[in-house]
Amino acid sequence: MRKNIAAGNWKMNLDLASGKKLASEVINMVNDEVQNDAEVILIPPFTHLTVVKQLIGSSTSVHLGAQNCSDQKGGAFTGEISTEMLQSVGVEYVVVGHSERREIFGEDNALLAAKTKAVLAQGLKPIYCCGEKLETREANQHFDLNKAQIEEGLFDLSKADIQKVVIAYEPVWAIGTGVTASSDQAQEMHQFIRGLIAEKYDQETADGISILYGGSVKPDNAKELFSQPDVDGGLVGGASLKSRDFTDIIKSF
Ligand code: G2H
Repeated sequence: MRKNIAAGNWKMNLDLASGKKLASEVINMVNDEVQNDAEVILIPPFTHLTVVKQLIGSSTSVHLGAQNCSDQKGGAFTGEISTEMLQSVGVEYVVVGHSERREIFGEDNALLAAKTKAVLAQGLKPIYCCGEKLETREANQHFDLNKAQIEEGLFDLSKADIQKVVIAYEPVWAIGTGVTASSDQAQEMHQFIRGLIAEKYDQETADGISILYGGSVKPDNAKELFSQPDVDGGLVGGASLKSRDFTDIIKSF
């Protein structure tokens, strides 16, 4: 069956010393306190990946992720980071198409499809993000929008490849705002997304894919969200910067 996942997206926060402290605290708390089989993914800025990997060591429950990658293999692309580089420092997961990348950096579904393929070609696992803005939901077009993001970003993949993808539904109106989607709203969209995958591939493939919710996940709402049948965990931003809060979220499965 599919995995439960708690992924901590640190975004562009914390210097190296603070990142080391946070990662050590989370790893220790996970070892000491977490009884469930959730997969924990730490997603620090690029500059901290090597050090966080060293701290993770041979832990089987804590994994390393990157926040972005290039769609290109290598060469004259100043400022970019390739999937090969990420793999060489122990990264297993790469976030693709976070709403901040889509909005602030203008990344579109075609580019994100190319990034997803680059991640998979390197033997890594994409965490592919989708989600609508408030005005889209208010115009009742949120299902169409998420459908387009999923279809255009992922549906060129083979069945073997889509099985390696983790999807994160992050309604933009809930990101960093303190407003969380209700567990019903999350469940409704997750079920819809799983249905799209079942239609395109098959039910078994759809049932095997972890779909995470993101957007103001906190210790006091995680249990309710994660108890929904199609919510398989969270992509956590703000609350992942506090070891106590993030660990409590991990314990909510
Ligand atoms: C959504 C989420 C993490 P936050 O961006 O990806 O951030 O939990 O701060 O809303």
